[in-house]
Amino acid sequence: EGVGPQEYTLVKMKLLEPLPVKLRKLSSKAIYLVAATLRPETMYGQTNCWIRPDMKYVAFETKSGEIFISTARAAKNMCYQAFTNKEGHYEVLVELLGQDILGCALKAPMTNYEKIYSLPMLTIKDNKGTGVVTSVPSDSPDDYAALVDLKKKQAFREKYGIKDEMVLPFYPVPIIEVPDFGNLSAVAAYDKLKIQSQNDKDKLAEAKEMVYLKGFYDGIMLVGEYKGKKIQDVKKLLQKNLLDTNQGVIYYE
Ligand code: A2H
Repeated sequence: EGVGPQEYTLVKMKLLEPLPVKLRKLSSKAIYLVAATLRPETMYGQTNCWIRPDMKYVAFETKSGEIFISTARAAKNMCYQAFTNKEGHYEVLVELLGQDILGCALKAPMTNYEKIYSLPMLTIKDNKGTGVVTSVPSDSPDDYAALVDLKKKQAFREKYGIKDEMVLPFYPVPIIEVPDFGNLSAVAAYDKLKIQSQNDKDKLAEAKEMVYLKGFYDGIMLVGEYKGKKIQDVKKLLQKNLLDTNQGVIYYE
């Protein structure tokens, strides 16, 4: 890890009806799962959101009257970054366990899937980002591995009350061409290394190394406003687009 603060883009994933029971009392407000990403240019490829079933989350109100859901750790950081009305303070409106917010229908920015779902990922870390991760299986080996796990294992879906229609209709979307890896670079790396599951830690680390640098320096956008342009030239522009349309916000830790 570097010495300076890490900048993330928080992507606002709006909860749609029906709200999970624990959040119904907040139904008069817009409620968002806020996912921390380093790759705002990949949001065209979102297929779902990841939540860790056994981790604690909180719902709190921002100064614009929206409800954000993240770990308490991230909420604390956000309240020191002027997200809330009172500097250094946030009020926990609802305490949640990840499993309380699984299987929720969401509207996410940029993706062509009209509605996506919050699904279980067991490898989410509690000491990084917001504990909410947006899933881009075309370009993230971790996301692809976790999605394949859910697709392959009906028992895994059932354990967390995930219905087939929340998982099976969703496929990686070609959004970036990476030289030598094609237009689904995470899938290519997963296949090449014969990764078996989201717990295949060493191989997943290797897969990430294989595709990331190349993706960043030589990747070309295949979709959207900056189609045909290099990733390194459009990353900031697409981040700005999210911020300007109030679909994203910058967060540091
Ligand atoms: B990235 P860094 Cl397409 N636990 O977003 C595990 N992973 C987390 C996390 C947590 N608590 N919080 C965020 N992340 C993920 C997109 C993406 C990401 C793509 C490709 C690579 C990639 C879509 N998922 O990350 O350790 C988020 O996934 C490569 C590491 O702070 C976030 O960006 O560097 C990234 O890890 C942050 O990881």
